[in-house]
Amino acid sequence: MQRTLIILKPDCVQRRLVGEILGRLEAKGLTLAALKLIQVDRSLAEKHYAEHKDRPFFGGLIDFITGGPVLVGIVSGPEAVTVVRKMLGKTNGVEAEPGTIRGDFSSSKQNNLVHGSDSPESAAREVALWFTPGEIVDYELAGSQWVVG
Ligand code: IDP
Ligand code: MG
Repeated sequence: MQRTLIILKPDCVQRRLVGEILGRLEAKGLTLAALKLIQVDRSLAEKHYAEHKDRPFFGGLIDFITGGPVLVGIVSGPEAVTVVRKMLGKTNGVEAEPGTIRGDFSSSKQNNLVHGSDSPESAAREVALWFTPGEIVDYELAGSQWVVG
């Protein structure tokens, strides 16, 4: 089992798509290991997106991600990092394939609804940045052998 970090970004919360997105992740067979609704401060946002700090869109991205509450979580499952990234689709909603979350709900490069860690190393860094160990719940869903067996 692998863990990955998800962020349902402010556009997702404001557009009332939280239930839709969590529903897709659950239906796929991923398990929720942590979830919290928070207003992100600029310091945390800048740490999360540190790899983009020299990009021209960085300031706008920090404004966006701190512009309203986000639902941040951890999901686990087989190959969870790759599975979630495939479910998200390409970064730019205009280019993302129909059937993916961004392809179905986003028409924007920035406002693309959901973040997913891009590698196991990123997932480990991001999980530690957003959650304390005590906020992460380790459990097995009843009947999971029918889903991930
Ligand atoms: P990813 O979320 O698909 O991994 P990244 O390239 O890591 O995409 O970019 C992080 C986030 O920054 C994107 O999800 C999107 O919200 C935003 N972003 C990326 N490229 C642009 C851009 O060219 N203009 C505005 N925002 C961008
Ligand atoms: Mg990225």
